[in-house]
Amino acid sequence: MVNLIEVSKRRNQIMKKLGKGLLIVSSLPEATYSNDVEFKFRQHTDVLYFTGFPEPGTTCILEYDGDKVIYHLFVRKRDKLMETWNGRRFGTEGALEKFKADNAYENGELEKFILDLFKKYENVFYELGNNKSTDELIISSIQKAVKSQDKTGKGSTALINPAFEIHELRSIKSSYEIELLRKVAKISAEAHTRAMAVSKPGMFEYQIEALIDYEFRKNGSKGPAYPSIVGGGINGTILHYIENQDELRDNELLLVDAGAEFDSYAADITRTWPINGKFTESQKEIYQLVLDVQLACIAMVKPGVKFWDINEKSIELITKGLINFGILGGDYDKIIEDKGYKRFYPHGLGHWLGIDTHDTSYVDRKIETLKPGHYFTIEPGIYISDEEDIPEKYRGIAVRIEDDVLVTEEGYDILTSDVVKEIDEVEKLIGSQVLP
Ligand SMILES: [Mn+2]
Repeated sequence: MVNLIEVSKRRNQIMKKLGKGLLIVSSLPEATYSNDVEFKFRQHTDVLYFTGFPEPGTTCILEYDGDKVIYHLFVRKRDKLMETWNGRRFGTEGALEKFKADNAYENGELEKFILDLFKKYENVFYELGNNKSTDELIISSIQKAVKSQDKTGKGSTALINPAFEIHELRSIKSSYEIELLRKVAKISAEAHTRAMAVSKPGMFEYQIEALIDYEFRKNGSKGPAYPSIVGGGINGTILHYIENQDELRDNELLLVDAGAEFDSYAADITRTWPINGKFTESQKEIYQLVLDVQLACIAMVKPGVKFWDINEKSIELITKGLINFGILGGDYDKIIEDKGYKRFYPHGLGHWLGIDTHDTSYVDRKIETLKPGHYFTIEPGIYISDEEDIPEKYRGIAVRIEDDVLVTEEGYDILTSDVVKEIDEVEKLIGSQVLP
């Protein structure tokens, strides 16, 4: 259930940042899975963040006159027939009572109210591109407000994208959020531990995926925060491999990237392990390199450091390691300049994490300096294709190790540290349990 104090605090914080005007956030449209069946609905992150209201067809308008924030919520109409088929609706009554909106309306009334509100404020803060019908309504309402300005002398004249300010606010996690993030990190770590423990050659990728789903949901999670990546052998080199159909073969590595969603918050963990419980020598070399890079990068995390400097460090260490193994040839400076490492390390070191798995993307990782409450993944990886010019013993090896790291006043806290990653611990765990 929604934390009313928390969401109310956020509404005040965002309007203080944006200044006088109207902030509008809307649900995304529902999406069809097949014929008349829809995907499970998931509320737009900004609507969740400011209201906690879970239903489709929702628009939240925050009105701020420089003094007080008024919270208007537009929701679906109650409908006995629709509710019998598709589930309960809170309606305007629930929006007022359970979500403590100052004013609640049926969403069919949005057009009329928007025009009235637009006559009162110069600035409308709204991010275009999420919901086409809301986009059209807002643009046409601003046009109307601009035209009526001759007569009234006031009204909305500016449409301003609030995404940066919203993301900046969302990027610093409150103590309430940190507790939820700890919980979802723990659930996710347990699922990885369980998957590692039952692994053996001859299983299929989808069986590991199913076990992880079960472990997530067993502990109260809604399920995965994103489609789980379960890639054996060369499948691990495909960054977003989600087919998860192949058999797990002896002497191959298994790369699992999976995180649960709990109370709207996500975790994002990757572990890579030998399916038979024993790394080969060349697998061990690559794995230890990735692990050393990850540990070195995590150790750099503290307030005042630039995320991108840590990213640069990961590039430096991976490039040196790959030259050392004879996988990358030539001059170090030249490889850095030409980004030759990208063939084996094509992605960045990590991303912000929160309600979205790839959270707050307006906060630029290249320039942002870390502050307490920032939360992100650290996930170096090396992906080696099976092409001719690669030393044979390294072909087809893919390793990524990913943890979720919180910036604290003193340094950092790894919220996903319950799942092992040192070579001896990993080898010991694999095969130590059997599936019932
Ligand atoms: Mn990730």
